[in-house]
Amino acid sequence: TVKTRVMLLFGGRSGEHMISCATASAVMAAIDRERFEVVPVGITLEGQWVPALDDPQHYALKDGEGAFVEAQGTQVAFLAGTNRLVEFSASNPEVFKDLGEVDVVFPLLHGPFGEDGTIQGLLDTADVRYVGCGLTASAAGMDKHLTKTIIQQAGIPVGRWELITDRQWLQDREGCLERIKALGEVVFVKPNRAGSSVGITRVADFTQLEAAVEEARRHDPRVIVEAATPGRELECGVLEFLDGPRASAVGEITVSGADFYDFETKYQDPDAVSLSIPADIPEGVRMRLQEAAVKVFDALGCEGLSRVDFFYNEETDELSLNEINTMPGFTPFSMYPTMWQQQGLSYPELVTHLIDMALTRRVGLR
Ligand code: G1L
Repeated sequence: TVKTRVMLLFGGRSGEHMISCATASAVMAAIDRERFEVVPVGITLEGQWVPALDDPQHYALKDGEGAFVEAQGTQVAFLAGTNRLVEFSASNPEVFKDLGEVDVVFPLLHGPFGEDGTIQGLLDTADVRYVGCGLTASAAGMDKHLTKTIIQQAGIPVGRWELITDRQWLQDREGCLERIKALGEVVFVKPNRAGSSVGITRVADFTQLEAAVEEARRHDPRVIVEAATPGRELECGVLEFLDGPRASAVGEITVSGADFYDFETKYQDPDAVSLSIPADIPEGVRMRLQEAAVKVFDALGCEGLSRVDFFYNEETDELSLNEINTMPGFTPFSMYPTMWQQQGLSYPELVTHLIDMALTRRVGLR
């Protein structure tokens, strides 16, 4: 029998290059080799696509140290407009190898040029199927202002926020500061589009506001300022099945020590963060949250999977959207796979299911 060829695309031009490699290692180790042939393609920090090793050990985290995709003598590319991969050398035109067609791509990439829809659009133009959300949902999910606008319109509560565009900041600084101050005593200043909590400042003292906006602007010319939302952080995985999306068990994140769940805490100090799955919440809250998570998934037009994060205010009994993650942490120990594990879906089964769902899709314009 002919195996389904799965191109694992990982690494990339992002601060999460090493996390992507470690995730690729876990997927490589878990993928069902009876059904799937893995075609590993790495993206270097410079953005070059290169043939990669089919060896989980090579990309695994080794005593806290991560692996990188290294440049090779040759590069890999899709033949324009097709699902056929070729290997070539930029310096030696003699080298040109047909790597065959791929049936589906498993994109393990974060941040700009990964989860923001750009790779998805590239794969759409090449008529290649891929796991996970398409161009539009990926781009919208990455953009905090767009996500909030769409989700609020879908009738799901979202905390108050202000968008500060580049032009507004440069031409009407006072107006921007007034709008921000009206949000309340404590605000979070963030780059409007960002992966992993970089460039975020919690501001409780307005003399620090301008510096916080400038810091966020280093990562994105559009800055978003959110009113602090008191409450517990609850997360829910949504996974698409043939008959529609379903919600996983609900998980809770508790952070000790840090002001909030920032980049350092997330990756440098895993002990400061604890996950409880299932979260210790009343059944009624769990059901409302699961329903809202599926609604968010549909409102953004997600496909395959997403992790939807909420705040739960116990005093007012209100759930509000925090953010959506179209490419959630995906090692066997991450929140998303663990939440599905809790429902009886193992990590290898999850990987198989995501690929199978991707194979049911149409190619091209989505
Ligand atoms: F392909 C999926 F399933 F959509 C998918 C893709 C990427 C799920 C999860 C991820 N996550 C990541 O790639 C990452 C968070 C490890 C990026 Cl560094």
